[in-house]
Amino acid sequence: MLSHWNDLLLLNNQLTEDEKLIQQAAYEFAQTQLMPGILMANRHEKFDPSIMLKMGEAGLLGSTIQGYGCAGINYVSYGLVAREIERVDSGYRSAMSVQSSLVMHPINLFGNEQQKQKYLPKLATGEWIGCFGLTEPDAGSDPASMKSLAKKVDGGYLLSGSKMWITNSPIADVFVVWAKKQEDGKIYGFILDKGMEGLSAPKIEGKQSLKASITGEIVMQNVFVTEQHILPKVSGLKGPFSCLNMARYGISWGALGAAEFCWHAARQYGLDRKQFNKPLAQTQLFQTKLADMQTEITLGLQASLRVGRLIDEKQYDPAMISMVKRNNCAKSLDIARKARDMHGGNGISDEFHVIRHMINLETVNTYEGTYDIHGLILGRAQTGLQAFF
Ligand code: TGC
Ligand code: FAD
Repeated sequence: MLSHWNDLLLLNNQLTEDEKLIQQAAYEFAQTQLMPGILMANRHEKFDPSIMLKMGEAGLLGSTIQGYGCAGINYVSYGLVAREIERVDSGYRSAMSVQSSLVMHPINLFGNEQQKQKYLPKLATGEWIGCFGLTEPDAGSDPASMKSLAKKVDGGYLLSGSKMWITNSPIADVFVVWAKKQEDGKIYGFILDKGMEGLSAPKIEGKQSLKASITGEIVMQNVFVTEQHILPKVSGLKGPFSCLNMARYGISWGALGAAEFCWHAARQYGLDRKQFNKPLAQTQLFQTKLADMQTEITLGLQASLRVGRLIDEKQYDPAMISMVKRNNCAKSLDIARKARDMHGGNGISDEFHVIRHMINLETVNTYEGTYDIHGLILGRAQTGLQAFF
């Protein structure tokens, strides 16, 4: 048996010593702090907020930011961390990516110094939990059609509207919400604090995917905010999309972490289980399925590594990120479905974990831009023709 069957193109050799150490630390964190509790958390739909404190202590929140108590690692390392966290559960990677890429990143990039000093250190430790409100009940793939509105009043703005499918909103202390100013019709980012009058965040019940993550709405009924709650350095959709670039990039690694778990589990299951007097792994059908998994994961990781290097070199384009988000999520979902099948009846039980990954990846393939939306982004990038509407 080849000793590096699980890293055929020697990705590990393409990492710096620092990147290897960060990945190893994230692996150990995920396996010791997250893996032991995931089965029950998922079964009973529980997200324990102390997980954010643990992630903060491990330096995993806002990790690419320099200063404000953040680790200041590069984007390749951020991707490697996402892969290790999602090897356990997509919901935990979600919690980390929302806090890091969708809450801390916009505050760092578009906020003033006072906002950065106020929010970033407590978000970095996990003492405060953040959420990101872009999607609305009638505006998902098309956020430009959002209805959330900021009306100018004496001393500030009154925010009204509702956001849907918001990771962490029911337990959030800090809400980065995108709304249109009535004055100019442009989209701005607003930072809201838990407890503001007129602000609520009811939990969405009945979710059958990403059950170890908490998801809710954000309801704003004339929430009063001052100028100090507006992100001053951006207007228009490029504000939220700049955050999505980073989160989508992390997802491209994370989804493959979940897929790797499923691949390794299917391989081990096939080696251990005998039918017709031989291991399942000794059948041709089993082996070609494992080969397909190995191929897609290995190629996908190389692609994400390349995009990570380009981000670190400040040479990236959003289309690259659409390509790896779209392809790696779809391939990971397919791998998880195959792994579920290869586990037979046991694949139906949550104790073998593959069905949980499979169902989670349905969400991962949908949020942050669906498979088809990223296809249209790539189509537009190569034809110059938009086919959204
Ligand atoms: P479009 O005309 O394409 O662009 C409007 C303005 O935005 C700029 N822009 C970008 N800037 C930076 N990065 C990008 N990726 C950008 N894409 C566009 C663009 O240059 C333009 O700027 P300006 O200055 O000219 O105004 O806008 P459109 O309305 O035609 O957009 C179409 C489309 C489909 C690409 C876009 O709306 C889209 O990506 N839709 C998908 C929506 C989405 O991804 N939602 C995610 C919600 S958040 C979430 O899911 C979190 S899950 C968290 C978790 O738990 O992990
Ligand atoms: P729709 O936009 O209604 O799409 C439905 C279907 O139509 C999809 O298959 C789509 O690909 C297709 N479609 C849409 N437009 C076109 C077109 N022009 N051409 C062809 N096909 C098209 N959002 C946030 O803002 N913050 C969060 O933290 C967040 N967390 C989430 C957590 C979970 C668990 C889930 C499920 C979602 C979350 N989302 C979040 C929302 C997510 O980003 C949206 O669900 C996603 O962008 C799709 O929007 P939609 O659900 O409105 O689907």
